[in-house]
Amino acid sequence: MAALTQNKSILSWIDEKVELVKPDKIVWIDGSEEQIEALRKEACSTGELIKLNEELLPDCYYHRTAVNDVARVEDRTLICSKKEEDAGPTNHWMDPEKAYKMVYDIARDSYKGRTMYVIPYSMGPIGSPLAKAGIELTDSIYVVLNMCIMTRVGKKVLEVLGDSNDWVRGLHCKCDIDAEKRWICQFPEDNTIISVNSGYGGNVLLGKKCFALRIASYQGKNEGWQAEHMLILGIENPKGEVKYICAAFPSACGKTNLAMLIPPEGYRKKGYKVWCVGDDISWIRKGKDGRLYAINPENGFFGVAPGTNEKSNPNALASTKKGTIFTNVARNLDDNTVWWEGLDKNPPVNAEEWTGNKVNGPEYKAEGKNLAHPNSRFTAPAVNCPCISSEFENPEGVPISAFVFGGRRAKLAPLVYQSRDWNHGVFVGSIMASETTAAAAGAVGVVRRDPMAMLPFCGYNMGDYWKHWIEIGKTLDPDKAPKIFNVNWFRKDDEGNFMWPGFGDNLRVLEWILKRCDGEVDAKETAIGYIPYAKDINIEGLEGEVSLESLESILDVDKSLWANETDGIAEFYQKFGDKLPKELADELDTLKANLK
Ligand code: OXD
Ligand code: MN
Repeated sequence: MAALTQNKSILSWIDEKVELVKPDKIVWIDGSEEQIEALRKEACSTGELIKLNEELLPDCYYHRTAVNDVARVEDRTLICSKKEEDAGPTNHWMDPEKAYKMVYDIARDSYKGRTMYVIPYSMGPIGSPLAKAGIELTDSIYVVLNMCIMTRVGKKVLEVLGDSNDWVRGLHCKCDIDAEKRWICQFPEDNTIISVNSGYGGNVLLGKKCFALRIASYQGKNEGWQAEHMLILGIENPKGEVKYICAAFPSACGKTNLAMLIPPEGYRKKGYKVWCVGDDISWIRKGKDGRLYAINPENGFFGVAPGTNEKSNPNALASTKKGTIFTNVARNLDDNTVWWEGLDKNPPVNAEEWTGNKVNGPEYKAEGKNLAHPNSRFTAPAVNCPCISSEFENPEGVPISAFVFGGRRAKLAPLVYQSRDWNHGVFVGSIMASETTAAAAGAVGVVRRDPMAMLPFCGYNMGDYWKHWIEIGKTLDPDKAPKIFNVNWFRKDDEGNFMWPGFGDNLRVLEWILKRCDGEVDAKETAIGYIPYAKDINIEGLEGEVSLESLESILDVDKSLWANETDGIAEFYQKFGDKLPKELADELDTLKANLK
């Protein structure tokens, strides 16, 4: 098949990779519906995909990965910079020469008997000044079809790119899905990603975590912008004004739910609306007016299915009703639809669990087993989302009023607090941490530090990344810089009950945040930052759930717990040696002094 571009840097790179992996055939993905439809049919004919009920789930498909290949593999995800210290203490590092040799040896001849699909894609609206192009080579139709949902794919990307060499190289080889030879290598200095022996989304949809976070964070450092693991949402007030917030949370903190939040009834009646610009990643750059603007580089949602339901996230559920690929959920064999834990209380009787065994759903559940894999996913087009923002395609992005960091802390962090200034805000992001839940393997309640929710996604030394945040702050007029906050939806009382209802009611906290951004409300200065006066958080409609008194206790700052926390922070910071920005060491000293 003829190449879709004359770009020499692309053609010579593809020639090299063809020589390495030896495909039988090369197919360029032009992004046309006819081509995509032909690929779906082909994948169905081989069993790679199963077509779901056309009436109930139009244009939806089902896919199962290998049972040993169901999640990202952090210990096999490498940052291959020339110098080890450029990857830093929180990444797994390998010398690039050694890494290339290792993955090339694994990839060699691995496309024999297979087709090489060449996917030209754009992260961000095609032609946006904030967007960037990539080429992914893959031997998986599943990857092609997912990329066609998650990114903008096709000829247009190549037209806009022209002869430029500014594009990210991505080679994905399924090989034998051998977990012992699975590697996800990022070469930030070469704009290159190589992924071998996996077919799971996070490891193989190279535009997402590998490019839009790991490679892009490094590009952002060099080019003066930021790639962050942040959702973007717009809050429209009854006057029709929309303000935007970017928020970062570690996994299992309800990020997708917050991105698609439904306002509480009282707010809806008054005319409040929430618009989703993105649920996972933000690319952020200073605009002409001196404010920071963010785009969502993605074009779809790769969401965790279990727990998604009419109540927790009706917008996400609605997004999956057409044009969606489901991976590792359970199937209802009676009506050829899908099911997962937490969808409803009626597991299908005639079910196929995620590895493909036919089971009786209720009986299987009674044995304490899951029908869907806990990390089963939907890949849904963003346009399906009922609350997708009208600015989703805006090439300039949306202006950001606030950055919000968060984590799951049963006792420590108050419901919300505001940093004193930008550098203190960077400190607040750098000390982000979450307590592990029963959903993940390992001990429950252990604190995992996850600065800016970027722990597995920062493509360079985290100390340099913090420095970059501080440098960005220096370029911003303090009046125009987003204000920085921390939230904790997960405070528990002494009986272990959650003290805040969460979900849509989180809008009450976001409302306070926006009021602070507009200077409309006072706050109490404490050792850790500004805390709301309880009266300033609207709890109308929460009678019986949250009283002024309980609100006060969710807002309190326990100095002795925080003093313990500073020990944990100091220990964590120590890993970074002289890469720790002085500004952050100073902030830690200030916090310690404030707690005395
Ligand atoms: C994701 C993640 O899948 O952060 O988005 O792990
Ligand atoms: Mn994520």
